[in-house]
Amino acid sequence: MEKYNFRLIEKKWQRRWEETDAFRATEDAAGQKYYCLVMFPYPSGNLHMGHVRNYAIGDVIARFYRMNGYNVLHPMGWDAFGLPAENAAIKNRIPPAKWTWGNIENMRRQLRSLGLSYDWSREVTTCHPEYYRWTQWLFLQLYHRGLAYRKKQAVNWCPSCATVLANEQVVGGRCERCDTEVTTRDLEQWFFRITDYADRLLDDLKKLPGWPEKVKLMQENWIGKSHGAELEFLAENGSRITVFTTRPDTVFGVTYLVLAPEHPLVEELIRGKAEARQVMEFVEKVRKQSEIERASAEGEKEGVFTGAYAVNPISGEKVPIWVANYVLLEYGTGAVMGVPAHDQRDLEFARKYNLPVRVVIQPLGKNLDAATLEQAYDGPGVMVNSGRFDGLDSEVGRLKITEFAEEKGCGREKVNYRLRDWLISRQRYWGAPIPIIYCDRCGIVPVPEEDLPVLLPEDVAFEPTGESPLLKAEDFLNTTCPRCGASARRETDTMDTFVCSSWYFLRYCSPQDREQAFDSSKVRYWMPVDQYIGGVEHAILHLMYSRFITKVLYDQGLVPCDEPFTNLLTQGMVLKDGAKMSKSKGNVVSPEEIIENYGADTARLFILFAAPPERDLDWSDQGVDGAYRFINRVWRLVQSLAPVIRDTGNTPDAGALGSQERELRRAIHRTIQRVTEDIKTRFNFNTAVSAIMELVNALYHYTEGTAEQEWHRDVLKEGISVLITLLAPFTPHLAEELWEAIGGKGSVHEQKWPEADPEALKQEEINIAVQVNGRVRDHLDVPVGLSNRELEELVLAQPRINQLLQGKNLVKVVCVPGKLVNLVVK
Ligand code: ANZ
Ligand code: ZN
Repeated sequence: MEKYNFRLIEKKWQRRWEETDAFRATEDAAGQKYYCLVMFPYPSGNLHMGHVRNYAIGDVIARFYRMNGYNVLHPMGWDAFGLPAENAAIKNRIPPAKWTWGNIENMRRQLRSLGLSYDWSREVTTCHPEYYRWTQWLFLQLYHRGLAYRKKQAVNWCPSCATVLANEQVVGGRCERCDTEVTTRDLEQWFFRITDYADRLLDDLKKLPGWPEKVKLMQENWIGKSHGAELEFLAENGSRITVFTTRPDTVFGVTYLVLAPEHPLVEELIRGKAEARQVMEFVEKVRKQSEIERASAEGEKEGVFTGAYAVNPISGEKVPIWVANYVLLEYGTGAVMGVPAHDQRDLEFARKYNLPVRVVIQPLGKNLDAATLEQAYDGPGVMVNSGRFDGLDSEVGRLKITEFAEEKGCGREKVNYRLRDWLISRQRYWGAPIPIIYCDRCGIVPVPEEDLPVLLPEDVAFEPTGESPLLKAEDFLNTTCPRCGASARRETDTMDTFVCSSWYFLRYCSPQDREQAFDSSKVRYWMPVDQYIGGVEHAILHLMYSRFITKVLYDQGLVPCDEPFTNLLTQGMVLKDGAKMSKSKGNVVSPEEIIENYGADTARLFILFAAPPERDLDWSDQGVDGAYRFINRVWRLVQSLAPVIRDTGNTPDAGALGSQERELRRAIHRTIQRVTEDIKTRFNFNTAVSAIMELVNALYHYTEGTAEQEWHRDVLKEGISVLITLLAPFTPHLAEELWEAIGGKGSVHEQKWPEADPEALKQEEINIAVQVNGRVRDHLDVPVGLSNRELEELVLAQPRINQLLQGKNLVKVVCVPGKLVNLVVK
């Protein structure tokens, strides 16, 4: 028998699939479409095991649906813009384009070696001008709809490198490159108005029963809708300080106000005050803290008194105004009413700076004491110390106070979102240039669509400072105004790479279209994506942005659906010795090495078998060995039977079968049923693979327990054919090779997925006698093959038999399988 030579086999079939264009997808109105999408990779250089897992899962689903008669679109591409290419350019003096395209070349080869069933003719690469031209087009669509705008916003700034830093480049408040302390700088930047869609992004989560609950919850929290009120406090200098609160019912408990240090009113409030200097120093200090630090519950709460006071619009009380790090400018109004008794952060702050604490909500049956309060009470209760609102239930009180404020003209009901507009400007080179021109006469002028793409110049010099080379690329920078023809300047910011990936699934529908971003009729055919598979690290941003862009295009009538992804599967991580595989931990297993030593089919089988897709997977060398041994076991079984079954028919005549054969057929069809259900309803590939393993055992059991002359070839052929077709999505090369070996017609991936035959599934029954003390008292039909224990249980569960035993004492049960059960009683 030939040995299992995965190197030859895998190469052979990969070449064959390529030559026959085996996985090419075309729109076909007659076929039911199935769009199976995996998250496209960033071309970092090499595939890692996380990729392999993601793409193996996607490939099983694509192959399964194809064999089930669906017209499957399964594309692949590259999320190719981004910072690592620029860092490599600075470090190794390789142009980002060259670095990126080289990596793509390598990773495409690695993907091909995994035998993934992609339609490579649809490959997209976001850094290709024919792609980013349409990313720029997308920007213009948003611009023309008033959904792209410019606003000043602070960025991280390294004074020594004189450059903007991404958050990842700030390590412990210092520049990653030169270790200088990072400051912030206000720059005009571009934003997408995603907040206009906050409510729809939230409400439409209900339309997605096929998404994991935890992902929907993360999106919900990210949008962070809260109901409350805005209240206006009048400062002594006449400024109005508007606060946002979710608890207007606690307004009598306000003992101070807090502004974010960057709040525009701070300057006016401290003018001429003795505290001014101290406040300014504090503001400078806080500017250096990251937002995450400031917003965290555990973070140290710090602040200073401004010297100014404001009047509570509801109680008339005068309270001091502070600035503090825990109040963020970007949330709500950037100002907070401090209610220490009922808000934990306020309580910590008040205790630290000796500000008064006043209880205004008493929980039922309790009596909180402000002096000893250690934990703020943020639940509902009865209003106290609240003037004419005393005695009201706090839930009622919040409405009453809001109404009262509205009548007095010093407040209103307000819904607030945590979601902010999407900052898409990057002061970086390796991205899609924002298609905007600045003209002294005409102001901001969008590049006309017919002038796209705004090409990224490739012959640029990288300064070690990390400053974007676009700032010095004169040919790029200097242009003429499309409106008036005067000389003008180009925008030098490029787009966040999340913009590129927010629409790539649309481009796959017509990837070579040179006239438009996507062909609406093709998009109408393929969209929405039926199954999206990727890492949970994209649960918030990428998925939220893709949903947003889809809704914008839907509103324009360009796409047929307002949600892009019907079903979502988030696969778990690949761990080694319980820890995430990472270069820094030195525990990386390279896919290439595994493929080299065991073959792609073994790698795939191991990964799919080791854990259900959503769980983390522990890499194990023994597990890989086990998968390899199983494949060899299948190989030997099929190779040894191939000569026997090559020329036989395929559908056994059920009537003419002996009991061994009937048992084997039951195992075959039971496996079809289990594997189909496991894949279709739960994506439980691990249990599907175990079912296939059991079938292999049953086939060995049959051939080893029966003399060769007595083998029922039709049944064996059926069993082996089913085995190979069920394996096809998991180990596609092996399946093709074995399919060929048994004389199967065409390619195994073109076979129809087998269907379980209900007749074959029927458990055979046999009639047995039931005796009591040796006398036959009843007869019973029972399934064949029950163990004595199962038989005993079944018999004793019959009401008729129980009647016979009434008042008697059962001492012993004697089973003669297939014949009788004797109940010995006293
Ligand atoms: C007074 C109060 C009393 C509050 C009370 C809460 C409990 P969510 O639910 O997340 O929307 N807040 C408002 N703006 C803020 C900002 N820019 N930075 C930090 N905190 C801010 O939270 C809204 C609550 O967070 C608001 O309600 C405000 O504190 C605080 F018993 O006002 B509350
Ligand atoms: Zn002009």
